[in-house]
Amino acid sequence: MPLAFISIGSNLGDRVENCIKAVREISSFATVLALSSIYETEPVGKEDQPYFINCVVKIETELSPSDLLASLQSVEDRLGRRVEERWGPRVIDLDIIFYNHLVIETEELTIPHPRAHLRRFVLLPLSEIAPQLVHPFLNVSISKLLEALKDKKLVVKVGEFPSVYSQKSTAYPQT
Ligand code: A4P
Ligand code: MG
Repeated sequence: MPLAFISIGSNLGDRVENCIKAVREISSFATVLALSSIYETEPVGKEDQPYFINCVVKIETELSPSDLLASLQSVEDRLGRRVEERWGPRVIDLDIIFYNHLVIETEELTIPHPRAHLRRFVLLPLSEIAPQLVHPFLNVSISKLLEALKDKKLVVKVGEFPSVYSQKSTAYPQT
């Protein structure tokens, strides 16, 4: 079954709770195989906005890339994401970083995520759960990308998901 890595970010409201809720929702249509720690991160792109909480989740899913995107967008809607400014503050942002070894570029979807390899807030959590994963067209592992990274923005580990979320199981608590 296809494997995918999803980057989760939030910088509005209860940021950790928003990420936990997103993982719970994702587990309703995919099997969560691994979760990174939870990080607090300095904003990239638009800098005058609150710090983010970021993490990365590894999933197994039967969904095609475009169906996965649609499912993630409906999670964003359910968690209350409004149409917001590009790179601006958001309740939740769910990006597909990798989907197997696929390279896709359509109007709605670019995989690998075009900026993932440039961002510490993606690479550091990802390196915890997939250090040897090789970027499909850069042909460099996540740990090497992290070593060579120019992005010096702060990315600080602030916690872990409750252990129930890091087990290979589809039986996630629903409350
Ligand atoms: N889209 C294309 N490819 C993908 C993909 N691989 N995964 C399209 C998800 N979506 C993808 O996304 C806009 C459109 O991108 C979608 O409709 C989808 O068809 P969006 O999430 O609505 O908009 P956005 O997130 O504002 O834009 P974008 O370009 O995705 O922004 P980024 O690159 O995700 O940056 N700083 C910190 N510290 N932490 C963060 O999490 N996030 C951002 C957002 C900026 N700075 C940040 C963080
Ligand atoms: Mg996005």
